[in-house]
Formats: sequence, C-alpha cells, structure tokens
Amino acid sequence: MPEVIEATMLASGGRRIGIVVSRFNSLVTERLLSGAVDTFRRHGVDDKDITVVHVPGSFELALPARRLAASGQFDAVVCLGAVIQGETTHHEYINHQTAAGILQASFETGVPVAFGVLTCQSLDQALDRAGGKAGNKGQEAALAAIEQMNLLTTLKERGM
Ligand code: INI
Repeated sequence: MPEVIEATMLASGGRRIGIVVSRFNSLVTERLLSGAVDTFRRHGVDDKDITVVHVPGSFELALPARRLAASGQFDAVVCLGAVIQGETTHHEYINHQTAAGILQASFETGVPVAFGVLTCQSLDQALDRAGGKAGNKGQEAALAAIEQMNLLTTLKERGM
C-alpha cells in the first residue's frame, strides 16, 4: 500500500486566519467574505483569530497578503476579489498579475494563501459564484486554506 498523507478539515485550537478582501465590486466581495468567515467559524476558528483587511481592488490583494503571511501571525491567508470583464482588456492584466502575486506571496513565505478571486464575464456570473447557483467561492477558498494549513503542519511534523 502506498503511504497517503491527507489533511483534516478541523481548524480549531487557535488557528489564526488573515483575510484580504477587495472593495471593488463590493456587492460580490462582501458575499465572498461572508462565505469565508462562515466557513472558518463552522470549522472551529474563533472570531478573535480572524483578521479582515480591506483593499481597494483585486490588484492590491497580493501585497498585504504577503505582509500578513510573512508576519508569523497567521496560519493561512485568503484573498477575495471579483474581477468582472469590461469593454477593454484591463481585466486580463489584473487577473494574471493578481494570481501571480498571490502565488508568489505563498511561495515566499511558506504560508498558504488561497486564491478566492472571481474572474467573470458579467455581474450575474459573479453573483452566481458568490452565494448564488454556482456556490460561494469565498467558502471554497476558506476550505482550501484550512486543508493546506493542516497539510503543511503535517508535512512539517514529518520533516518534509
Ligand atoms: N478591480 C477589481 O477588483 N475588479 C474589477 O473588475 C476591476 N476592474 O474591472 O477594473 C478592478 N479594477 C481596479 C484594480 O484592481 C486596482 O484597484 C486599480 O487598477 C488600482 O491599482
């Protein structure tokens, strides 16, 4: 039988979470934030261990996320935003650089930083993914953060 390493989905016991959320398209991002906070609470994270940082737009998510991750004060960080396609290619630059910056924040610090940024063609598509018929990507990002932080803890305990 192969050795299988799998994380639990419990986040109790003083786990600390940083959430960076964009104000741009706040109708959508506030719903992503609710989904994420609700998920952390239901998995055992105490409100006092959740810090929410607001930024102007998705392009601004990565830098504070990196600061939180590097501070040693958080076990995981979640970035939440909603980029909605306009008439130009502006969104493409935001999407690619935001995703790259968030991944870089994670790689540079060793702290999981989840990508909860919607990249949609319309407001309707975004609302569908922020608690509508396609679920809530804030909730999904929170679940990914929990799994990654627990996985990394297990790997560390095993010297990996
Ligand atoms: N920021 C978003 O989060 N979503 C968008 O849809 C968006 N559009 O379409 O422009 C957006 N732009 C702002 C951007 O994130 C920065 O805040 C801005 O460029 C200043 O750096």
